Amino acid sequence: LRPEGWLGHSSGPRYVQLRQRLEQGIKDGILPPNSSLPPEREIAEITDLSRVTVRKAIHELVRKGAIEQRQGSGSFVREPVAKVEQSLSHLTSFTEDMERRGLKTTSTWLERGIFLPSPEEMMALGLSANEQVARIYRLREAGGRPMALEKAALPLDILPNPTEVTGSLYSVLEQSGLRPVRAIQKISAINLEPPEAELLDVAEGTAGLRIQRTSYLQSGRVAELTRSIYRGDAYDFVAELRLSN
Ligand code: 16G
Repeated sequence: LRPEGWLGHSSGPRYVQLRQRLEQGIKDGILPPNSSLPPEREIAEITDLSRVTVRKAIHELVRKGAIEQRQGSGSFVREPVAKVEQSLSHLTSFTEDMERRGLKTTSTWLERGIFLPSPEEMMALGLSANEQVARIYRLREAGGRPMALEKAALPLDILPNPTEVTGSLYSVLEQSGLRPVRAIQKISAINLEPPEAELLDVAEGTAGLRIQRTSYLQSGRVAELTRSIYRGDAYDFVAELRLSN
């Protein structure tokens, strides 16, 4: 942040230039994880920018998940999250994906039991209004970090005892010979708002991904409707594309 000539490396509004400069500092390790940023007033003095501009740059970094503001003690550089690449061409489970990367998974349960289906669940699973549904809703952590919120709904004959799921849902299904073999997945971009942002430990407004997976058994029957919210800074979804002929 040296005053002389710190601008001019990039173009665009001044708050964007300052943001990029701070991002570079984080990347280069000049601002290591958990280090504190100088107070806004000081940054404004050093850079000769207005406090409004400095605040805007910092706010952007908070939204991007690079910086965390702690009440009363200022702004700190966050530990970077190792991005996970998930293939879009293989039907894998969260536990398998994370284990392959050497990460241990845990769940914080938000809901797990037998319920009356929501209209969306009724439609997707082909249930009638008086048929019940097995629902499991949890915060999924890997390597001790929150990664995704997942709400899965399954017909009761596929998962008669939802409390049996303590770890991997797919391994429970596999044990009863009912592991899905095909799925349709829809991914959309969202801004995380409370309470999801809080549960995922990111600032309000941070980018996230909403993913809906409908999976099918060999017989063609729908086995699962799962609606997930993934942290945008933790995931890259990768698909292999081939020229169709
Ligand atoms: C993945 C699936 C989810 C499935 C879960 C099973 C996405 C977006 N979602 O998280 O639909 O229910 O895996 O994981 O990939 P588990 O066997 O570890 O419980």
